[in-house]
Amino acid sequence: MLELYTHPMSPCAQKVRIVLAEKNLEWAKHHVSLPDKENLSPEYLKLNPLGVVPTLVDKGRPVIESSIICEYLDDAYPQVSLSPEDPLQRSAMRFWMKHVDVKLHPSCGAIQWPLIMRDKLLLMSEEEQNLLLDKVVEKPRRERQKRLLKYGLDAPDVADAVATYYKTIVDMEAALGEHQWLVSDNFSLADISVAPYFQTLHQFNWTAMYEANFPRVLDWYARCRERESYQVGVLADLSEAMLEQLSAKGREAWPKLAAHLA
Ligand SMILES: N[C@@H](CCC(=O)N[C@@H](CS)C(=O)NCC(=O)O)C(=O)O
Repeated sequence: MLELYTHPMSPCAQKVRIVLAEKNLEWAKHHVSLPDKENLSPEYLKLNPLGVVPTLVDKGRPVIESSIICEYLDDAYPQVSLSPEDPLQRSAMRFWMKHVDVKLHPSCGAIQWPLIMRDKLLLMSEEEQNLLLDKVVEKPRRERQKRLLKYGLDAPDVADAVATYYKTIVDMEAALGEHQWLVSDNFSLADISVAPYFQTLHQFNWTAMYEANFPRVLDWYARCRERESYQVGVLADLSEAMLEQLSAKGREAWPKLAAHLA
């Protein structure tokens, strides 16, 4: 049985859950509470030394890093393939996946973290905050979280994050003018890798970033949401109450993000 260590709002974990659903694979869920930093517990670090979700366990062996997990599942369970056969299209797929890992994911963290993680840490003393954040394994992430804790959405990371989201949307609009999905007329790991980052925009009421001027992106995301894999892999894990809370927080925060779009 496949096992997944996951959190409902983690876009990286959402990617993997969409892949599992597209492939109709059964899996067992282990919830890792990110606000309680269970991801930094000694037991979890044994599975995933980077201290992040998701982690997949297959045949008793951990596989880490969401893009690697998605490609692993596509290799190990090829009955439903989510990668194009054409080598050039495969390279384009991997380029989107790399873009997500290197740029879009940290950008999403910069605009989402202050809204969902910061409040709990602000209740702690400075000593407790440092004790917790000093445990974050990767230095860029650790330093980003410290800046976001101190400055919230006024942190310098936020302007870069909005610019990265916007450039991604522009590039997607161009790609979707060439084919129905991001790299071809077939849904692939490229679409799966990007879609959860639009869940973030959707749930926080930040869709103005693309709604008016990017019709192909709007249509692409609507098609992603319609898929059963998105309903099962992403939406089923988010309660109405949670979504209402996120929507209200996002609405309040929007002017700070919109200021960087001007
Ligand atoms: N490169 C990793 C990034 C994973 C990641 O950043 N996970 C976030 C949730 S989306 C996390 O576990 N954050 C915990 C923390 O920052 O303390 C992957 O693709 O799996």
